[in-house]
Amino acid sequence: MKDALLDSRGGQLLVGLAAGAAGLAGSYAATGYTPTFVASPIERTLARTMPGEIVTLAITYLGSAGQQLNLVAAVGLTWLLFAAGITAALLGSRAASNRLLPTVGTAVFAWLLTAGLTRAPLLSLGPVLPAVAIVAFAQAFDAYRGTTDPISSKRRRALSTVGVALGATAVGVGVGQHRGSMGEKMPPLDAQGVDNEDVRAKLDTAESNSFDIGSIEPLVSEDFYEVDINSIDPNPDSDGYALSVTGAVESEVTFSYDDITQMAAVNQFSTLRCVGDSLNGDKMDTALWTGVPLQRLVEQAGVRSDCDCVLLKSEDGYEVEFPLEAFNRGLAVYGMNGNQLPRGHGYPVRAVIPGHWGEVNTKWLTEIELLDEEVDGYWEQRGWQGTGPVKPTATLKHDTMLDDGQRQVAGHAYAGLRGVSAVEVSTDGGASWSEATLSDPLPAAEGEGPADDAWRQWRYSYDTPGSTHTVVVRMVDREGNVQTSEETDPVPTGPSGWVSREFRS
Ligand SMILES: Nc1nc2c(c(=O)[nH]1)N[C@H]1C(S)=C(S)[C@@H](COP(=O)(O)O)O[C@H]1N2
Ligand SMILES: [Mo]
Repeated sequence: MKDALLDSRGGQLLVGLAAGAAGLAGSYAATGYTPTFVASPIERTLARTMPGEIVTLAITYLGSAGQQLNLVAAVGLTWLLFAAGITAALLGSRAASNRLLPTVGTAVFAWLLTAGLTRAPLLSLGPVLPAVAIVAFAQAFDAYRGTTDPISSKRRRALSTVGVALGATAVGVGVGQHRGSMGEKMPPLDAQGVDNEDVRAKLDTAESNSFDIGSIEPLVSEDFYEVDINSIDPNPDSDGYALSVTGAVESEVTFSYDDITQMAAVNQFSTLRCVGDSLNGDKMDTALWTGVPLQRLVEQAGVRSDCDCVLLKSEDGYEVEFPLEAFNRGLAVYGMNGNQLPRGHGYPVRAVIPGHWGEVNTKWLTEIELLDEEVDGYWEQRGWQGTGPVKPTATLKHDTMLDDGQRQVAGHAYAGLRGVSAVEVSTDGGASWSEATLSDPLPAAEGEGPADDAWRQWRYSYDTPGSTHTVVVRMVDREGNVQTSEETDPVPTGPSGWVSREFRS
């Protein structure tokens, strides 16, 4: 049989690449966007070993697209691994004149590679069938050409093989996305015996206290930002969930999901803001969190830490170390806005630590280790200093011309536990200042009064001068301190400075 696709090196490589793509798609179809997807372990290794400077550059200039780059690289690498193994099977079969080697070799290799990487033997069958199908298809096509089809060219066979592989890939991606949990609606918490009335009342207050301004987030964010060190989130199950308290304690204790959800719950508004946010950025949001005080969990173990510091660890390998004083104000959270905590925000259980930068709010929390000596967490090893209290900020997110001819500007203000007592607006580049209207505060977790650690909305209307002018915004905390005007980069301690915007008229 002359002119067979699988006789040439190029043809073998092409079929290897096509079958590799089908294998990747098959894995995705079986697992969706979870850690058992074959590219996930490689993506994690990349996230862990990537030099800090590159991670920081990617976050600063690409935002969350930086994380996606890791995934693209990991998928590319996995594809090449699949293709290399399958091509080797094709080469070997020619050398040994063995007609079974390509399909059997592909099956064994695809399974070994996937199971070796993901340690999920059953789900690793996902890539086997699609990859083998492509190889068998190429073989069958060669055989067909050898007997009956004098016109079919090698190029046409190559194109068909690639076409079938693309089809298989599309089907795999479609099925995988269908199975994925992104955008999933979470079940409400009442099933777990949480006081739904308190949750409902607090969410109602949040709604009625929010300004009716379309283009800024209400007091409870509709679209909560996400920052993850990996692009594929862990997918732990609440049934097997265990949270252990270890290290400098009298005796280690472990809590199951039920242990935690059966304790008396606290419903608390807290704002989270990433230390890598920009000035007037979008990595700041607020939710009503349901959970139990972390202090109650560690009490049962008996704390005796020399440094009064604690290390939180999680399912995705993330770690962060910070003072016990902050930890003791925090919650082990399993509910968000009256529903089960979504996977992307740390299901089954995450930490929410009032007043500190977002990074201490460890998701997929698995271990609380009391320490005797301070250590560096994931971000600190990469040059950030994001475990401390947040810096005050006032954003400017909205401007519109009102019916009466005035311009309305609006945004949010947040200063962690320092609280927001006023937002001041200048319409002449900072020469003179007026006070903005603040939204009524969100309610405290217990009793009367405002929430300790939640943002407020502000709005301000003014007669425009009709010529170019600059609007500047700044906030004042509960002790009367005016937010600093000094502008700093997010790296390493978070952004500071006044937000301003120029208007032409
Ligand atoms: N396990 C784990 N926890 C984590 C992270 C992470 O990557 N893994 N990211 C941290 C960072 S940097 C921030 S800003 C917040 C963001 O929380 P969110 O994604 O729920 O908004 O989670 C923190 N907790
Ligand atoms: Mo963050």
